[in-house]
Amino acid sequence: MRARVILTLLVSLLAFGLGVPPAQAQVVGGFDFGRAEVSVTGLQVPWALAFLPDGSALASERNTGRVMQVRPGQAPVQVATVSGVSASGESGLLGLAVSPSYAQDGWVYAYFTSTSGDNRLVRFQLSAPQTQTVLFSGVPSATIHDGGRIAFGPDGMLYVATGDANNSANAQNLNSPAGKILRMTPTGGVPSGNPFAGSRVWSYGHRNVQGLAWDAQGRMYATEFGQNTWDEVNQIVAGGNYGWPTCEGTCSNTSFRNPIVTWTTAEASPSGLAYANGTLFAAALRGQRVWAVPLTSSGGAGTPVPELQGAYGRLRAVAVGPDGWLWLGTSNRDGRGTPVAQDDRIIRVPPATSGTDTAPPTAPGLPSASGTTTATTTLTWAASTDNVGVTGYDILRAPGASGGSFTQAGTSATTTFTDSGLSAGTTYRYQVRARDAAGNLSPVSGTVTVTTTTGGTPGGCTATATTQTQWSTGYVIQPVTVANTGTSARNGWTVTFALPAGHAITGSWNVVLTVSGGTVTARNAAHNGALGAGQSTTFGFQASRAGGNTQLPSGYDCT
Ligand SMILES: [Ca+2]
Ligand SMILES: [Ca+2]
Repeated sequence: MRARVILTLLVSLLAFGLGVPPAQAQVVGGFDFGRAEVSVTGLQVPWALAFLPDGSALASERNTGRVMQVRPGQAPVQVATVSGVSASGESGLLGLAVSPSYAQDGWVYAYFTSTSGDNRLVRFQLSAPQTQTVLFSGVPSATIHDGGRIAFGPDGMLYVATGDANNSANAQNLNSPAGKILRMTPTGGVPSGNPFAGSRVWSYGHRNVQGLAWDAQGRMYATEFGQNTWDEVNQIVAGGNYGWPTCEGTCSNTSFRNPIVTWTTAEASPSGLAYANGTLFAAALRGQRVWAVPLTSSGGAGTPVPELQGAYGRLRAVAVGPDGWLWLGTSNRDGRGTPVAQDDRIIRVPPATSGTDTAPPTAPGLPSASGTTTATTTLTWAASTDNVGVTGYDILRAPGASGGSFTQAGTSATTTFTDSGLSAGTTYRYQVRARDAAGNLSPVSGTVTVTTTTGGTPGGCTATATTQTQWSTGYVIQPVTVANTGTSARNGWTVTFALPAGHAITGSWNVVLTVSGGTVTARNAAHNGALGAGQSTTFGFQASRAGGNTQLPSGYDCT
């Protein structure tokens, strides 16, 4: 009996992974955390990772000021020492970025706490690292809250995350570069398009930002350390005030933008941030894990998932490599960790492969618009197909008949969507794409152009169809209500709609129908063409279809 108890206990301990890191061993955000590898060892507090065109990475070492070139499976190679670095507490050599046009210009960008007492941004070339060009200086520094992440945005501008330098009043002071996210040109100048004239400030009210990332749609996100209570992930918008020091975490003050995620400082203390596969990855120092944060189509956050919890200690840097792997840097030698002999390490997590659905749905059919009024239109499209299953559609809208970019107008779980809040007498373009459960996106559909009716013009009319009854081989559409939404009488109307393939009209009343291909043109009968302003009339029809076919006509449009 006792032997059985001991055996059971032993099996339980083995099942809980006694003595091995409690990796969650699962695929999250397109990466297989169960197959994480230690790729580089022997670094000292690597703060940032930036990739060169040859696939290697540069790692900044906070306390030594060294720039190390790292490759998986190889010893780090020192390629530069940034001169003038003063490291104490959280300060030192921090952010690192490689020029987007590195192959042509060779620029490496670094952000560090200097022996002059400020935080500053410089650039240099690895062929002559001692020759620094100072691009921006005078950012207040302290032994804590130095921010330090730098990154090129999708707009080619250089973004710099700063901390409040242990003076919380800096965060709300638009004349101080501390407690901000700054946006500048690659030479440190003030670019056009910044929210405050003549200023590099892009957003403010920050306590200590050490992570920057952009999603596939170009939306910007940042991690931020809370004081005692709430760490944050914020979606960053130009001119946004993120609340510090009045507000930490989520507040009801409408002057401040709330985070999309909050964590306790114990479970996070998030530094680096990366994006891939619809997911943000935040490297947590005190939390000793990487948080995977799925993004919703509107740029909000789903439920964060912790990975590698406790497996490698404190995590600082995170980046998606050109090899498609997720790279992470430990920070166990920063004075707050418990280093092992190999520390600090670069961990790499491979992209998920087998068993993961990577096949996107097919493109939806060309949408058709119906029931367009001064403010709304209803889109209907043919369904996408997918190897696993379509979970929904994104409706994308662009202003005007041409030009302008598509942004998401909404989502739909079905093959129809009504867009409202439109402007009268205005042209819009729409496209639709499908999603599956793995987050794969289909190609977009063709573009349909819709012009809303002008309030007060004579011509508007709408057609609204009701299915009276249907059975496996046919249906009755009754009534189709034709309404004169204009301001003057009309003497006739024409309704067009799409008849699914294989369907045949078998009867109609109060209307004259002609069928051409898949398009039915319904014109008023002799007795119901005249409609005064605001009046309506009805017609109906019956059709057959193949047994088991559940489709119905769609896209009713009245002219
Ligand atoms: Ca905040
Ligand atoms: Ca799929």
